[in-house]
Amino acid sequence: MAKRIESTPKADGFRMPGEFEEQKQVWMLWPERPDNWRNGAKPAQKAFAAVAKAISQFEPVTVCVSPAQYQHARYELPSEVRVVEMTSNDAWIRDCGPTFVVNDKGDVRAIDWDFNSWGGLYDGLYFPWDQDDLVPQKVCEIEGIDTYRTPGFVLEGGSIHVDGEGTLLTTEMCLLSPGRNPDMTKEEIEEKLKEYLNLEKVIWIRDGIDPYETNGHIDDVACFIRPGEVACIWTEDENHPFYRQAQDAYKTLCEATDAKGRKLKVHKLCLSKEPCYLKGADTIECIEGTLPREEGEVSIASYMNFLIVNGGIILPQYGDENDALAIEQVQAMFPDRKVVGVRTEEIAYGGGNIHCITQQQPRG
Ligand code: KQY
Repeated sequence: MAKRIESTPKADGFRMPGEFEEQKQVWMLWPERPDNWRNGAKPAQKAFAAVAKAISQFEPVTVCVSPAQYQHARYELPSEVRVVEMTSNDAWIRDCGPTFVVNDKGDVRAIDWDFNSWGGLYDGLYFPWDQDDLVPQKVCEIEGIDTYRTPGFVLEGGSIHVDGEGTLLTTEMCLLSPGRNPDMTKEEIEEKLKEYLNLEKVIWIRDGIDPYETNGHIDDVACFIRPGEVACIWTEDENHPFYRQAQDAYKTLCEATDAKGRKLKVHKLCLSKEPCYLKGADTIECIEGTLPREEGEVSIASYMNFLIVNGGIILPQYGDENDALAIEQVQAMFPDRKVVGVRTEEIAYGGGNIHCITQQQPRG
């Protein structure tokens, strides 16, 4: 049985590894809620299946599915993908799932943060979120992994990126948002992150690009590609909706040093030429408690929301003029990994992308 541990990862010599470190498998949840996904989630399910298939070329994938969708998901997913029954409120395991930590002996543990649907009753995206909040416990029971809890401290995995060597990237827009930990100061939040993820330095970028959904998760803006090197969204088109945020993040990263005192090497990653506009909003059910969606609203379509896997990169593609450029730029950042593009507009319409719907478990 997976145990609850009362100390902290730092006290026990555990740290969060970089995503580029060796992984055991990737976890996903299966989308189905008709008030978030258009057309009863059927197109999104095809996109999730394509993402799972792409990852499974490189390493094992487990997809967690509600009892109602179990047989359908089993049919849609390739046989090499493991399908297990699990209830959740939606399909964003990056955010509601466990954050894994490792020690030098190769042991793996997990942090089970409080999850409140990106802002709780202040500006959260749906209610309730109780089943999402149980996902880390269920994943860790399946894997026999002991967990740390952070009662009263809210965090989503998409709001952080680490280099595995003591540095974390995040945004003020998200971590200081009133719906997360309103009674904590920026310094107290930093201390909590340092204690649980075993860090010495937090690099704060001011804004993310989706103030109304995740309150600006870092995983649409920047990430570590290896220690000392980051990728950052970039556009020179002043009319692009994310121009200011991209310029601002790039400048912050160029001026930053990491926990080891290194000046960061910053790689530019293009944005899509055309914003991705939501189509078919009339097929998304409106219900009280869920943020309503409007036809033509800008969906957050960032190439940055890729997933690093063993030997590969799974990169969003939108049918945009810049798709090929994004593949080229990411391939140049990761010469030893194969970049696989997957069309993911359907995931963007739901509010996220490949990184948001996956959670890597380190090999340890
Ligand atoms: O990490 C994410 N991008 C999750 C967004 C949730 C959107 C729900 N509509």
